[in-house]
Amino acid sequence: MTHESVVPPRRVWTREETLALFALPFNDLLHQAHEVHRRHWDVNAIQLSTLVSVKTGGCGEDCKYCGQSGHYDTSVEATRLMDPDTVREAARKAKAAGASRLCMGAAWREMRDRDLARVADMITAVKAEGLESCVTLGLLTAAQAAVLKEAGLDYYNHNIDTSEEYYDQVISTRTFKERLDTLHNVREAGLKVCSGGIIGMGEGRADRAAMLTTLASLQPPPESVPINRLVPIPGTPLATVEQIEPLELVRTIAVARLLMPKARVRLSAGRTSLNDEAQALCFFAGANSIFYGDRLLTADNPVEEADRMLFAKLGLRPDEIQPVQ
Ligand code: SAM
Ligand code: DTB
Ligand code: SF4
Repeated sequence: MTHESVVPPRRVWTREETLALFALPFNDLLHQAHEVHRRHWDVNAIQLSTLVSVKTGGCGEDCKYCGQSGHYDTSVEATRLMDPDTVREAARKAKAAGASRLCMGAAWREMRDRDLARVADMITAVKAEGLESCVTLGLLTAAQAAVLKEAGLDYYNHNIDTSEEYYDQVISTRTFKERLDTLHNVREAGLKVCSGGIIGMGEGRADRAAMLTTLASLQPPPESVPINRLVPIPGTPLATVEQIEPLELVRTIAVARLLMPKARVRLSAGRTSLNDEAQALCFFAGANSIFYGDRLLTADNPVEEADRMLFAKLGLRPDEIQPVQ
């Protein structure tokens, strides 16, 4: 006798369907996205992650958007890997300011085994301060993912950045496939996946649709989806690309919400050039997480006080730390 699965089949989106969502009249798209958002989430709660750059600059990769790449002449100064005590202090401050997660980023192509113990100590320090932990360290092997999980890591961030087709226009030193392999290793280790991308790099709407379709087709989809609006960094090849319209960012967030109803959708880099109204539309469309604190990795982010004022105007409140499962 065969047993029928009790798990309902997951909705699979094609690129064409995703593109059709992008093309909806704005009000129809926002209505649908907000309705899905409201069904799955408390729409007045927002998750706050604070970034710390634990190793800045001098990176061997050639990501055309990034001020930390050693290939371009930018004002970013390279640093050595941070001390776990300094990370702990940053975690304490972030928590006191209201963040629930510390996200540690390193300007590496890939994690090297010789740095694993130090990164594990950083994760332990963040957890000891009562915050969720996230790291973004480049490509990761299955064995390294297991070590980070053992250290208490909650999330691993690794973005696919753009569509598979547009990818080669942006990065030549590692492949789209290698990124998917890292996401697989992260998932297999039992870590939560944070993966999204950047819009406004000169890609088309079809690329944005393809990127979101790829993310939604991961099994299971990421728990966290950062949507970054390109921060133009002087000296990088993408510094002079025309900025994407805020309304197209709102659409991208709405489509992400429709494709991945249970994911945190993070309105990520690029908020300093958005006014309150544009950010409010992003939250209405389904964004329910932001980077909080006046610095991203190297670029500026709104100061905490500005965000607190925005939350007060919109009746938003920082979300609680999720209980450990
Ligand atoms: N080096 C690691 C890596 O690339 O996987 C981790 C850090 S890297 C800075 C993390 C992500 O930040 C990138 O994948 C990209 O999506 C985003 N990012 C970097 N520079 C950006 C910029 N100028 N504007 C928007 N997003 C950016
Ligand atoms: C993500 O998607 N965005 C963050 C985080 N993950 C690591 C990084 C944004 C970086 C913006 C440019 C900078 O600060 O250098
Ligand atoms: Fe290096 Fe990451 Fe920047 Fe690419 S995005 S240059 S891998 S720090």
